[in-house]
Amino acid sequence: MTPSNVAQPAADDPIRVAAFEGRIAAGETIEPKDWMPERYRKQLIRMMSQHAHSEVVGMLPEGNWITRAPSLRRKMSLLAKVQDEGGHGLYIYCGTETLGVDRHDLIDQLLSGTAKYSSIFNYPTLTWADMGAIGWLVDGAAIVNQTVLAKCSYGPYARAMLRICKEENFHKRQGYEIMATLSKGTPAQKAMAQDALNRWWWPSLMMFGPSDKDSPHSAELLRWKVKRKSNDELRQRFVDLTVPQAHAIALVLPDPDLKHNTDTNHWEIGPINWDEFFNVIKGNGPCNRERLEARRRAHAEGAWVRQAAEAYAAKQRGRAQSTAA
Ligand code: FAQ
Repeated sequence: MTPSNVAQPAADDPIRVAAFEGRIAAGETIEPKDWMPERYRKQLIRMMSQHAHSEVVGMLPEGNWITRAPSLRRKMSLLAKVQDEGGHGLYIYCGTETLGVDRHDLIDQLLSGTAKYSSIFNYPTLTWADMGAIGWLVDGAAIVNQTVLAKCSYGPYARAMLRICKEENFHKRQGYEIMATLSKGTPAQKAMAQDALNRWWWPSLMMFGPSDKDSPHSAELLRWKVKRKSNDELRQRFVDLTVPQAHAIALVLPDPDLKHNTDTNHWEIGPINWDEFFNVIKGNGPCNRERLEARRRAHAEGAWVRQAAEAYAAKQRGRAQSTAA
């Protein structure tokens, strides 16, 4: 069902497109009822729905460890974090619906395997230290990306990012604290933290997407100020922020080529294995099949909840109508 308040796509005549681009250039925010080129709308639906799917699938790797958290305090934090990620997904699905799509269709695309979600969630969580690495690195990368998206040209997405980033900051801190604690612990605990960093570092760098020269959507999205920084710029910012954090907790980044360039004041990384990245986003990562199966199972098992919610909403509507009559 298409929400009735949404501006319906109109033919993209050049005068309207020029006026729209003038608004973007002037730094104005585009709202759901504003006219927008069909291509802008489609790009936002693509990007926002992939983002929403990522949040929801992103619950799985950590959800796997809730029952095995080493203390009540850790269990409560992890439980809250995983629940937050689900909330972020619902929040972004709502934002996507302002563009005239129905979330059920988007979820069908995810479950049928035709929609993408972030590559990072196709890696396994093998030890408790992976909870630390995900919070620190994956949420850390998400914050770098989303802080900039909070200034994007589409109002509902930008506002969603503001709220979500506040929670992601808490997630990152709890992850870094786990890593710092393990790093100061027994040799076995420190080795576990180092092993988690070794496995999550490169996939975290891949979260920012292909390098700028191989990113088909970037030029258009940058022009429309949906993206405010390129994939490589954001990846570099993440590296510059994260390397000193690793040093502070005495962990070693798994990159023999990593070096600080004193002229540019940037940390330079070695080559990223892009074959691995493209293989994962094509569906052939270590856990792609497992993740989709888990989502499909959860969706099927949740059918009774959706039916109950719909029945309740219908009853409430009926009550409201009879009161109004
Ligand atoms: N994984 O031309 P570009 C989180 C695809 S949320 C999979 O560069 P674009 C919170 C891309 O879709 C993490 N696919 O594309 C959390 C496109 O494919 P298409 C999610 C990827 O859109 C933490 C193709 O490659 N965040 O972590 C990836 O300009 C902990 C060409 O790429 C967002 O979604 C990838 N990593 O830039 C939750 C943020 N990268 O559609 C739980 C919003 C690229 O043509 C636990 N999204 N692709 O078939 C974005 O910022 C952008 O969409 C990018 C990609 C940067 C991801």
